[in-house]
Amino acid sequence: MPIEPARLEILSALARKVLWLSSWTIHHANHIRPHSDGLKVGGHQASSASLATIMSALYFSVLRPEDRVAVKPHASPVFHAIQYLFGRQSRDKLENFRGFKGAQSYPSRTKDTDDVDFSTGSVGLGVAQTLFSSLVQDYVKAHGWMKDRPEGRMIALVGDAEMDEGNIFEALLEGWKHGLRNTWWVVDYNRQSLDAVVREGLWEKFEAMFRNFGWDVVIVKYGTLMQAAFAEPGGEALMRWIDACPNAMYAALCFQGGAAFRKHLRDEIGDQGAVSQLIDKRSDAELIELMSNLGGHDMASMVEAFESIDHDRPVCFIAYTIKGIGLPFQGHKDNHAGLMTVAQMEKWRAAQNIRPGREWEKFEGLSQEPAALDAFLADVPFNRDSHRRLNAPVIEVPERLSFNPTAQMSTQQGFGLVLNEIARGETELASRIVTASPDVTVSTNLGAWVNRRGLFARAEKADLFRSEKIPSTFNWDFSPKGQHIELGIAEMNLFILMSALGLSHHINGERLLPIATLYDPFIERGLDALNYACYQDARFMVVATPSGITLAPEGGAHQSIATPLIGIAQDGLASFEPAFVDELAVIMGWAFRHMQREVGQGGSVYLRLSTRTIEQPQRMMTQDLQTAIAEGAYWIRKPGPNCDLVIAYSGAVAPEAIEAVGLIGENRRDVGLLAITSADRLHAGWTAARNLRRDRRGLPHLSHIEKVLAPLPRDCGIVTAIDGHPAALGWLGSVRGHRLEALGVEHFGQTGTIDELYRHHGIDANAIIDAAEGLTAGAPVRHRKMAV
Ligand SMILES: Cc1ncc(C[n+]2csc(CCOP(=O)(O)OP(=O)(O)O)c2C)c(N)n1
Ligand SMILES: [Mg+2]
Repeated sequence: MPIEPARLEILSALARKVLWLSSWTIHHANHIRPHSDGLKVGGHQASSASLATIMSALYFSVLRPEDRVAVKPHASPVFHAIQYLFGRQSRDKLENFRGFKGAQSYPSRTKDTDDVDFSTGSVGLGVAQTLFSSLVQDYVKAHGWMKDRPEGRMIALVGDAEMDEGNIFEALLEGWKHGLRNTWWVVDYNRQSLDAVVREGLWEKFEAMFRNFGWDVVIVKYGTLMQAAFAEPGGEALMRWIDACPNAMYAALCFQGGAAFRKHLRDEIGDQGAVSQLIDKRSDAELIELMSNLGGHDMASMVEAFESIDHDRPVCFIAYTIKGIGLPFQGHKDNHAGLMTVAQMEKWRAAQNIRPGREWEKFEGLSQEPAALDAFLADVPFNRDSHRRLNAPVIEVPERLSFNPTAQMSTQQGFGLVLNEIARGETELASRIVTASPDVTVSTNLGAWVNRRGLFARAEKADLFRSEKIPSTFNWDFSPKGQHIELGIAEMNLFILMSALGLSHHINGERLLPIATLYDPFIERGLDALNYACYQDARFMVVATPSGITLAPEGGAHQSIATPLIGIAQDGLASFEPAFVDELAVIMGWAFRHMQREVGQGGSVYLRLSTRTIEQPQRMMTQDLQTAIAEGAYWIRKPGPNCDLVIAYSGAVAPEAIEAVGLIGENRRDVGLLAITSADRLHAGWTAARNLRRDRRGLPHLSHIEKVLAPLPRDCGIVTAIDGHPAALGWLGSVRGHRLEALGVEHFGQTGTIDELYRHHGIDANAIIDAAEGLTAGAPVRHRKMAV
């Protein structure tokens, strides 16, 4: 339905205002704000302008409060300008765009205060997140939750060069498998990337690809001015010329202006007849207005395109735009970092009827009555609900998670057992857990959980092997009540799904407790997605097995070395590497609670587990021990007052550390054995305590590791061992100034048995003993572990 003229007029005026405010925000940051030197804002002005109309159409007309949007990173100023008009963004923050605590360069859920739905910045990730958020919404609805809220559409504003990111293609395939709905991607087809002009005919590839994955494709190429001109005599020739014009040429002419277009059009399609007349009856200004009236800059075309969608199938809109539209560098291939000069801005300001000193006034320069604009904005559907950031109650987690112990187990096995126990109960915790794995469900030990809880799909699908009565260990039934989401191998998808599931309490008002399982080395494959999931404060648990060289027979290529360091360094992710299953059960309980803590206190959790079967300790799990395990370390063998050696280990090398302490203990009595369950938590606690002490706020505070190491004499040596990079534990020596030798793995790729590899990399009992002897002056150790 054509849009009402009065509404169109107001929407177009608001779009002009958004372009102005976003450009002024950037200009202010570069030229006006004191000390703005060094903060030169590239990449925003041209890139933002591209989307001013499309985003205005969405936010001021099309969106409903339940819709969620991932905004192209460089359109952040447009987003902030729109929120400013809604009264949800302060002038102060806009004036401080890209400054400390100001509006963020790229829309940020956690750092911005104007209701960003998805953090973007690393191109491609936000796009895919809308797809997974839609699947999560389906999941939540299918489980009978979110009853009082309508389904939202998940919308991404996508740069055309952003489409190069492989994770988008990976997500498309996954969306197709899961019957994706309610997802719109709007490609800002300005045919420019950061460096250059994109390839000719890219849209055809997009169109074919999206259709191939079951999406509808809507191409919005010509604005209403163009369409009217095409209907004039000679109009068809003009349309053919536009269609045939190479991207770079079109961009160059947009930069050069009306006169340049006229020359080209005359030379190429001038006919001394209807076509020439069509061109000549327009002034240069009118001609450039016509030629830059591509669909993406035409409010009527965009609103109509969006409003014409009356189904829930996914839709890709390809909206033709000009990068930098309306600004002096529109279309120029170098415009990504382009900034208006002060003189250019002055000229543009005058053209916009904006008086000096009134640049931030909401309706300055618009011909409509401010009261009418205010009333319009107050009535915008999207603006009717200002409580879009939802929350959900905390799910109770039992004091202690139980499992069926056996004498010899691996932590991976233990993980399966703990989940299996949860799965058996009819608890709220059990119902809110949702698992996902990139084609390694069975090999990461989720099988028992899936057998009990089933796979998720909107439509029932029985396991054919079961219905055919073919014996199988696994029950692969799909149903809307299933709690495991089967994913293809792509790890990026896994982490983006975690990001979507882990924000469900904020987005759908329904809390989920997501668990991802994968092989430890492949965390690196999805690392940026994991990073962004943490950045937007999504809450989930990553359980990674097998890990390190301990996966020995699995093959050298799958050995992970760097992941303990990732666990330490990744913001928003608490990482653990337990050795024993009773520790793991404590950590999982802690994790479910940590995943539900308030913003700023909780976070996600990463468990680096192992497939190595080791002997389990028979012990009472006391409250003190539980606390110490969650804080990151406890003494297995407490050092005495004359201790001159401590062996500290993490994870699967526990038997080697224990054996070394036993052998050393034959000659020396006072040797300590320290179990480190979380180098990350220890390090974070240590840093936090130092910061507190430096600020001199409150009482002197000692961190857990400082307290643990406090009784050690100054000349005590520490040997650390981990199946991972030695630096993960090497810092322990700095806590209280102890000499330390850090054993670990620095090279990967060699297969072998665990014994062979531990010896090869120097993390076996003998290597620990050698390191201890080199470090301390005590009696030589007579016994070594015998070669097997
Ligand atoms: C993963 C990633 N790689 C590189 C960049 C740097 N970068 C920012 S924008 C951009 C080009 C964007 O082009 P396009 O998506 O077409 O958006 P436009 O600027 O045309 O609006 C690049 C390479 C980034 N932000 N993220
Ligand atoms: Mg582009």
